[in-house]
Amino acid sequence: LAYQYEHFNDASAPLPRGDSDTEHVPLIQVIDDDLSMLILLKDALESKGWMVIAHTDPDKAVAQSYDLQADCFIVDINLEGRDGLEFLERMQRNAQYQLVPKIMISVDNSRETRMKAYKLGADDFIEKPIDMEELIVRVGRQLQRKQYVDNLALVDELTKVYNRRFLSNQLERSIQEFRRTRLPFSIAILDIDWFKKINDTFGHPAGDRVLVDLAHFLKEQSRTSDVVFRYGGEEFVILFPKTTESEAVAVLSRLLQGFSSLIFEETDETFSATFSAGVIAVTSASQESADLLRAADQALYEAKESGKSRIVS
Ligand code: GH3
Ligand code: MG
Ligand code: MG
Ligand code: MG
Repeated sequence: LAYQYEHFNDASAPLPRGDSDTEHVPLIQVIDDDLSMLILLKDALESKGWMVIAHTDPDKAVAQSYDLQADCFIVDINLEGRDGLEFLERMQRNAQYQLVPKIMISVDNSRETRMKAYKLGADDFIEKPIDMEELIVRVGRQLQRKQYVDNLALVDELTKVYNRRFLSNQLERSIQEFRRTRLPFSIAILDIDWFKKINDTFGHPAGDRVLVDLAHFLKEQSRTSDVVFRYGGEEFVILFPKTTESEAVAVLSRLLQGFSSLIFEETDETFSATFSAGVIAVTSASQESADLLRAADQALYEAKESGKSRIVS
């Protein structure tokens, strides 16, 4: 039965995780040698809408952890013939897992055991028999913390849109998805026109406000499925899932029109700003993310060369 249970949780099976990262479904790996406890925990956690992968074997849990990228571990300390603390120690040594919450559960609630667990990197310790309601609340708090930390690493501090690091991530995913489904997607690079002049005339803080306003404008006015990233100083990227090049051009033309009609006020002067953009749709499965970015950048260059404030595809 234990064997089947591990198998039922086969990590190679596709995971129904949220396909847009804005609605990421938390994933929890639970390790306990007691199968009935494992089932109890799985049911309770899944009832909260979280995904659970249950393991009786800590070695398998470690092996699968690289693919799963769980948001939380719940680990029994008293594993049959093994020590859950040893698992904890192993995970904690790996930098990749240091910010992933680890909750230890144990029948042995002695001070010594708790101290050992915390010193080895446990984030919480819950005594068996488990009060499921309390466990759910404590797990929920850990997941919130994890999501907050994850967001910090993916979001641009000034404009609050996604950063370049997350772009590489998402672009890679979009390419993989294209290779699987052949559904087209498009990518645009936007660059504010005469931005240096805005800084020089109205000051750096005014330039910052233009960046923040453009980022908000793009997020508000694009479709919810479109994802906005800050690519560099005054450059943004928009990823348009399931969108052809001409559809993306139409969206961008509307965005350019809207943005250029915004009026910025600095002390007693007003000004407006425009951007130029290059757009490219994925056309072949052999294209890599660097190819796509290069092509979009080339189109952007043409937009600048031919007079700015326009979209080139
Ligand atoms: P073009 O129309 O050809 O795009 O010219 P440009 O002046 O917009 O572009 P250029 O690349 O010459 O200058 C970009 C400027 O953006 C230079 C840099 O100081 C400024 N910049 C980069 N990051 C920031 C930022 O975070 N805040 C502000 N205020 N300015 C920034
Ligand atoms: Mg046990
Ligand atoms: Mg630039
Ligand atoms: Mg510029």
